[in-house]
Amino acid sequence: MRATLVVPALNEGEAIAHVIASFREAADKANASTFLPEPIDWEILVVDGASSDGTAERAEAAGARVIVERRRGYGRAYTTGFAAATGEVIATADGDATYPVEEIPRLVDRLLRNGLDFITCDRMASVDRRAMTTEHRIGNALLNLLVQVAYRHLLRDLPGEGLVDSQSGMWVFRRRILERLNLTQEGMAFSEELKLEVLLKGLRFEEVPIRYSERWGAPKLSSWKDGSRNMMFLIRKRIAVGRSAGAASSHRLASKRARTSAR
Ligand SMILES: Nc1nc2c(ncn2[C@@H]2O[C@H](COP(=O)(O)OP(=O)(O)O)[C@@H](O)[C@H]2O)c(=O)[nH]1
Ligand SMILES: [Mg+2]
Repeated sequence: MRATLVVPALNEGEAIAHVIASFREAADKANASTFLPEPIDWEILVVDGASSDGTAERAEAAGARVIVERRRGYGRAYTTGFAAATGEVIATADGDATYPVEEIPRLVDRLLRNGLDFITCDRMASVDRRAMTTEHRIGNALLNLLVQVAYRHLLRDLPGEGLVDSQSGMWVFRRRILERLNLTQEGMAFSEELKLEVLLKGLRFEEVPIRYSERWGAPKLSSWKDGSRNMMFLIRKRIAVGRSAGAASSHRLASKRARTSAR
């Protein structure tokens, strides 16, 4: 089987080679054990935002395929990366060494064994104290609370704790589900949009706890600006979801009436 690790990277020259090497080592180990006799053929795809610090060159030297996406945005980078990925399974992580990429083979095994469509990782159970600023922590807590309240109808029947970490950026999923998802967000709201779309489409979803470490290099996220945009997106999407549910039920009602009057 072929799989692709997609890593968006904007000036992550400090960490990118480390991320690729850590992943490669774990993937090779799993291929010699867990995945025998059918090792996974991994493609490592870095979506570089035209970085000025040598990110692309370092990623290539570490063995990744690099594509350059000059248009700004975390969601934009992922949309371009997903379209270019050749794997049946796609995994993701930041290029800043925060996510434990060495866990990805285990997550792929879990996806395949349990017949899941989508796994997302929960950072909240095990966050390094230095990994999130106070603003970042408050922002995450507020966004997660809003998701819990506004989307509880989607979360009710999920296994385990449901969706604890709406903002996490490490996912493992089957590429074919992308055709069914309506993904519109070019910025940081892409992360929450992706998870909500998976739930709205009724796909087989699981959230798995992971460690989350302090980032290498400078953050690209602005806690207040991105946080408030993400919050507005959650509200706008909730209104749209309510409207389309309303439209679907009035359509059902209208066709039922038409059938009854035709009798
Ligand atoms: N290609 C590309 N990557 C980006 C862009 N913005 C952020 N990233 C990358 O997306 C990942 C997430 O950004 P980060 O600053 O770590 O956000 P946080 O993890 O939410 O704090 C990192 O690997 C960034 O380098 C962008 O405009 N283009
Ligand atoms: Mg990050």
